[in-house]
Amino acid sequence: MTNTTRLTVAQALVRFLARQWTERDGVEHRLIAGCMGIFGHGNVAGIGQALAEQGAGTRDPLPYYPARNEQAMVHTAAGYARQSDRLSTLACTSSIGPGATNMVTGAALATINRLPVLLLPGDLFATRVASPVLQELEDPRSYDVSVNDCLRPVSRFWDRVNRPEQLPAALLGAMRVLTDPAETGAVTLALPQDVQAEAYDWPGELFARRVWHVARPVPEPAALARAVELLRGSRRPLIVAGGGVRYSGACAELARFAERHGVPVAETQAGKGALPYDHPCAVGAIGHTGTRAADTLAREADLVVGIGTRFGDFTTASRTLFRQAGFLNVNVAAFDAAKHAAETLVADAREALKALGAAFGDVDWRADPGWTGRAAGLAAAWQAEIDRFYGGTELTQPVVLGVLNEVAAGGVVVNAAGSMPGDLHRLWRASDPGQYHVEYGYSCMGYEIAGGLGAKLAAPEREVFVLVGDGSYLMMAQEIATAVQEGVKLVIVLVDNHGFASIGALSESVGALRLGTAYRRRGPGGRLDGERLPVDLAANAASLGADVLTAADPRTLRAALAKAVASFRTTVVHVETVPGPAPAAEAWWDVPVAEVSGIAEARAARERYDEAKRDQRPYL
Ligand SMILES: Cc1ncc(C[n+]2csc(CCOP(=O)(O)OP(=O)(O)O)c2C)c(N)n1
Ligand SMILES: [Mg+2]
Repeated sequence: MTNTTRLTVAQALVRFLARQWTERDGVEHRLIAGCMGIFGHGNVAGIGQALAEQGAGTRDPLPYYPARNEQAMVHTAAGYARQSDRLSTLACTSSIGPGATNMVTGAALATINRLPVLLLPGDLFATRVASPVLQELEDPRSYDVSVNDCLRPVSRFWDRVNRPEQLPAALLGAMRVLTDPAETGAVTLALPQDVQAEAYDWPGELFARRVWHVARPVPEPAALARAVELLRGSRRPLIVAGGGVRYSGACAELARFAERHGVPVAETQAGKGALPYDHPCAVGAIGHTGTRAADTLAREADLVVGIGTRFGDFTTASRTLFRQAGFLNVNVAAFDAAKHAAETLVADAREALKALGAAFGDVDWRADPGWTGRAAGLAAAWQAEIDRFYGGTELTQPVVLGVLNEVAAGGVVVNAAGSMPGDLHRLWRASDPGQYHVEYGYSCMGYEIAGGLGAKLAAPEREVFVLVGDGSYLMMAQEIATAVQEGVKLVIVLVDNHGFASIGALSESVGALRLGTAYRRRGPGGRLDGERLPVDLAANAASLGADVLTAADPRTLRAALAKAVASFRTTVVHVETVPGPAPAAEAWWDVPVAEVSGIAEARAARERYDEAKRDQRPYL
């Protein structure tokens, strides 16, 4: 063979990854912009050596970012991918064993949110000569199983490179899935530690600059005709905009379609900001964490037009929200389009909206003017509600959000779990979807700081505000050290309410008596009702290298945030919130309640549950 280069598998992999690009609408991006990692014996001599051979700086072909926890580094990659509209992501290298299994949660998060991340766990020796190696599972039924098999169900592509010859096909398969808008998610290449270090003569073409064209599939003509028919028969249509609107860059096309046809637009968590909050067709958040405006319309709509949404149970209020509607689903993934026995347009969101516009031609179809007007009235009433919640004088959580929303204009808010996603979904005023980064596919405590780091690495020009509860902070705060290491500035608003406010409230509503949801010492009676835990999160944040400010009321919060914005350093603003008025759920969420119980509250909760469950529909 002519024109070959002798490199190890790991060196070839690193060289290949640095030469992959995506292209969409004529704009190119690095597909793999860098590599996060933590080294152990399963990757240090392979990928570690290959990364070191490049140099050691951020200008390396594949820059290396050491992280503190493997789960967190996958969150960082997912945050990066989301903020890059899925056109660019990071690779993650781990050792074998615990380093690899730590990535399982991050992988699930990426796959559920349809976000590309490339995982490179080390694996057992392909030769098995030294088995069992440190951290080997040893499955007595098969020597072919390793802990990396845990990554199979959470990956959209999974392969183990047992021989150098297998690498090129594995790489091409991995890149294809990462850049396919319908299939994307976590992609895993398990790399036996001996194979990583093995040399091979690679064909030169493997390292050619390669551009992956990110597809914008157009709808099938017959499906388009059926969609137009369905829309023309509708008097009370409602669009449900999901993350697909954002990833496809379909916001302007969506606004045009909604305006022309008088269709109200409601938003899922991933779709929030698809229309600016003050757009005449915007009716805000939908579902269990929805606004009165969107949820009222959802109950009355005769046609739901889902665009780029996976219809999670929060969106459908566990299939109780839509009562009179059929579904028309626009989605690049046939799997999501087909949900709820919908009429489907399997296509890119922007292309589908354009095609619908063209297919209507001169046909003047508009929603019932009464419907459009009612939607605008309900939306305006909700905006007044937001003003009311934002305007309090005490530091309740909605007031914190109000102050932050004012300061954060143009910046990005990052959040994932607790009581904040609901309040944010209902109250946050976003002008574009890039400003709203709430991971609510996996709602994973611990995503916030790590994911925010990814968002900031992807969009350094934007101020990134990480909103994190005390529970989530305690679960995964260590990536503050990574942000400090990289000189990447985050503004972290740490909302401290001394426990799990969200699960506390949920616990009470299902008759579980708030068990274990407040941070308290075990008391003399053996119960968790002792004094508050003496946990000092502000001191903890300072110990990781962040500047720390505290706020005690709306005025000092505003001042602290202004100071954090003006600073070049990662700053944690520690806020102790007080309980107070917060928007209530307008729609149900199915959390099953004990059918028999000695606790009176549980019995009462079960009665309410049985009552609510009657509204659940199969959507067939
Ligand atoms: C990794 C993980 N474990 C458990 C949960 C379930 N859960 C959802 S919210 C929550 C409590 C969050 O507490 P905190 O961050 O303080 O937010 P708060 O509810 O107080 O607003 C828990 C335990 C989760 N979402 N993610
Ligand atoms: Mg809390």
